[in-house]
Amino acid sequence: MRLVRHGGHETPRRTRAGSARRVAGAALATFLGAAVLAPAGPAAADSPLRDHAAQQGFEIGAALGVDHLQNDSQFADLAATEFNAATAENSMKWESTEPSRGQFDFSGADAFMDFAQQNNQKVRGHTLVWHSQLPSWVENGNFSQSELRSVMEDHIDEVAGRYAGEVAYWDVANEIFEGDGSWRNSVFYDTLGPDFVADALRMTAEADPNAELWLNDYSIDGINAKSDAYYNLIQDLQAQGVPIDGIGLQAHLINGQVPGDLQQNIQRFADLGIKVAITELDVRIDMPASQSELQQQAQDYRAVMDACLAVNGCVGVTVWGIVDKYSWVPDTFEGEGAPLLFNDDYQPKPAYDAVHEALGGSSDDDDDDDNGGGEDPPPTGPCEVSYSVANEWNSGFTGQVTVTNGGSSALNGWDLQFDFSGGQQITNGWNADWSQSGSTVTASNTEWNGSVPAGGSVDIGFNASHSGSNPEPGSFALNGESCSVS
Ligand code: 9MR
Repeated sequence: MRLVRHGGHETPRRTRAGSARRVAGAALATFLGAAVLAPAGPAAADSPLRDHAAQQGFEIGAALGVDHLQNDSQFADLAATEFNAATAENSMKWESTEPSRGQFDFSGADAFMDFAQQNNQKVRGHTLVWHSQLPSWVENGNFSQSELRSVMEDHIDEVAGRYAGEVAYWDVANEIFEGDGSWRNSVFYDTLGPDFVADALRMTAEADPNAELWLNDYSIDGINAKSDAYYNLIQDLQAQGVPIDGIGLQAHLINGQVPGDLQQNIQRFADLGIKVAITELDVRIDMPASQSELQQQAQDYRAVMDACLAVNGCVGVTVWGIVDKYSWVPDTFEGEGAPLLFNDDYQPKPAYDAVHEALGGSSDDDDDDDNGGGEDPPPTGPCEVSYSVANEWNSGFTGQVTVTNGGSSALNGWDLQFDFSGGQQITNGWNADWSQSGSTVTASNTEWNGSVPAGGSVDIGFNASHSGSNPEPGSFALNGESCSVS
């Protein structure tokens, strides 16, 4: 851990230029295995989200945990391949960057910045002034007004100054209002009053004149008392000549509950002349997630994408993580989870396809080029499944499943999902990687049977336990598309 001692205002600010060069070698080793992308060209078949987003000047981002970037190459690969924007999930927060007064630790933040830059990703700095993940020396420091002001200024100066010119947007102040639109009590509000926001914005403008200055909060996705408070505050700030460039709607959503007035809300902020983004999107589901809940989630993601894409000033959508298993949701909301675009096995979920389609990709990313520019053959069903019980005994059975690719192009990697409604539990399987979460079973291709030509089939099988009844699954989905059952 490298600590940078802050010497006070008389010391010239350290920018990253020098230190970035020093860490370059280490960073390359750290991220070994993660793709480093060339700038996006025209979107091709199977194009990742970022290629489609780039074509329309849109940002599709993800929150990136530095531990995962460093220790999980599949995570890092997805982060690099799919997203053209990035937010540090935790490593730029106050407790990470200035754990004790004047002792700055940029190890995590630098590693994040190096990854984003190597992969040509636009960076949202998150976050400078927030009541949470705030070290106790600030929260319980009993500072006078003027002391706290300089504590805040030193922090902003050092952190925003270090990355000056490298961060596109700073979430300058985060989560400053309560649900009813009143100011949230925090050491900043309680000591400095509401002006701490204007002060923080001005201080950030000074530390990094190129960064855009944003506010950010949850539960302000629709029009309500809390988003009204932001609407009024932004007008006040503008009237006072305080720099304010954007508002982030976090969008930590519950499945099936996208506010109906999301687009209208985005539009009213854009009409104030500022930018808007969806900054922390996730859609949580009561676990275990069924197929129909995953389809609902896909619709929700689509609705959020469409609302942002429909408004000129809405610059992008960032998802708060990449794979379900690392999401903050299960730790915070007991019994809820699966909120992101990729499942625990790094496979794209229906929600991924929905985002992909919203950005202009087709559902199977089939284009006209793969048949020589001629007309595509008439569409057939995306898949057909036949399911049978080959053998059954008191407490178990052997299941056989044949999956046929009924689409008009080859599959390159597949993922079959179905639900057991009778408490059956997979014990082992063959010809696929089998897993089960609650009642939902997922069979993913092995290394050798991921390619299935149009019209081709794969036979897979499993043993499972049951306790008396053994109802057959009613529906199957292949790569998120529902299959016909024969
Ligand atoms: O995802 C973050 C999680 O790892 C942290 O433990 C948590 C601490 O509060 O913060 C999470 O990110 C939050 C973000 O910084 C601000 N908006 C709400 C996010 C989810 O809690």
